[in-house]
Amino acid sequence: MDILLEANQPPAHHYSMDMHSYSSAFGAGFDNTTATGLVIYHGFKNVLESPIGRRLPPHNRTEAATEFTKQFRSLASKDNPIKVPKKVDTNLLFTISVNLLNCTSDEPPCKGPLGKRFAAGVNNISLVLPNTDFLSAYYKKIPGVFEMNFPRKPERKFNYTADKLPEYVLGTDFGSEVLVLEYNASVEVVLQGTRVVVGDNHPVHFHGYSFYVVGWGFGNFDPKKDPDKYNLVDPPQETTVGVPKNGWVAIRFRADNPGVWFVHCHLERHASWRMGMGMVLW
Ligand SMILES: [Cu+2]
Repeated sequence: MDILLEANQPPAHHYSMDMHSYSSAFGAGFDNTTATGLVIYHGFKNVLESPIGRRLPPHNRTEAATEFTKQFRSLASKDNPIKVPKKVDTNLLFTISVNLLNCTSDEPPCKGPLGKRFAAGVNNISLVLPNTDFLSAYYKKIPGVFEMNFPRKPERKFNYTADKLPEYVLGTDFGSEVLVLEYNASVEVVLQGTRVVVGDNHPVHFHGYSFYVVGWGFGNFDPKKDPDKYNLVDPPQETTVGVPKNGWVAIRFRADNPGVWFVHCHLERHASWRMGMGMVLW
């Protein structure tokens, strides 16, 4: 992400910028390093105003991470309007879930919750990478490598962010499915987090497209009410967006970059449960 900083503070000080990870998963390890950068005004013999590593919120404080990221805006003006699609041709809703699978007796005992093993999926499909890559299979017309029926909305509907979820939603299907977009269509994708197994903030990364983050919220996305609150004036343009824990985020882009593009959670372990929490845009 590129950001602009206005250098308009009293110059006789140093200013420190501190950052550390936000991790909303319970019991999962992460890098808890604090990183610090200094902003120093040229030509001043400075003193450090605030100590380096000034108090940062706890690593798991979702409210603090949310308050921070919701301030992001694009630099939009009359001379520099941004190209966020105002009208949508293709509406997509993707649920993202961590799942649990039963273990068979010929496997070593599984150490996951409930004696099961982890999986992950998008719209209840855990992506399986075929042995032949998608593009080669397409150009060489090799049948049976992939399907083109990735669901445009979840086929299994439930109260995604409810406290208690029925056990039948724990599992996931597997598939090598792609979703085919019309060239130059304006696309909206709502990424809906779920509490299947456990809710988490999933940083979803798109290859091939930069997108505008036009809306987000906690709970389930409401297609009747939530679009009224979208920011179509100066939404930030990103390639990775954190889907709020037990919430949703809406993004828009124009499908003007033909190719086979991997969309996936950037928590690598989620993207590696088979290929897990990912899908393919065509
Ligand atoms: Cu994830």
